[in-house]
Amino acid sequence: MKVQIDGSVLELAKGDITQQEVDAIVNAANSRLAGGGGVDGAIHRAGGPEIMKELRARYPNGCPTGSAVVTGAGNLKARYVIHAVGPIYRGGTHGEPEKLASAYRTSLQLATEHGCSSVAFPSISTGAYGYPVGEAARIALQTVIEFLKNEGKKPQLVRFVLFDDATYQAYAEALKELTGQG
Ligand code: AR6
Repeated sequence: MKVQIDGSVLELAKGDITQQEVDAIVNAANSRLAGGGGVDGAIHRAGGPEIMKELRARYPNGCPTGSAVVTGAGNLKARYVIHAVGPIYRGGTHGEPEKLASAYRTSLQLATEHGCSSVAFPSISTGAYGYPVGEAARIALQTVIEFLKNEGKKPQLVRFVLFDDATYQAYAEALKELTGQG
């Protein structure tokens, strides 16, 4: 599924983010930037040890929830990995929506600053961090749409790479709701 937002393409795809041929892929990291399971584990496995080495050297204090940092991408096809830290879901009344939106916004800003014309995101916070996928999908897509509408310098392609059918369906429904397209 694909829509045009103010000259850029916003696309939903099913698959494995480590295989994407884009300028930057986004990781769903933790605030210690310590690696882990899920998409984080997959990125470090496929990208090799260089990524963790760079994280330790450049960001020894980790990264706050709602923010993101950049490294090279080791053996991956992408040029950069943007390590974004989404919130752990605790009922939705602890600032989770704002922190999730901020993780996406910061990632898009960093991608733009690094001259990336294509970026791939996973569904941040909806795995181990327990964010209900319907709500997270709306926030993720709304944040990307606002960025693409409001920023002059921006990526030409933003692709969500969703790992399973249920997640893909949730994003497809949210995108339809938000844009009236699809
Ligand atoms: N490509 C795309 N999506 C994937 C992949 C992949 N290769 N593998 C899993 N997903 P999660 P979180 C999906 O748990 O909720 C880690 O331990 C997965 O199905 O990776 O933000 C970190 O170190 C789900 O839809 O991230 C943190 O401690 C989505 O990616 C913590 O988990 C996000 O699930 C972060 O939790």
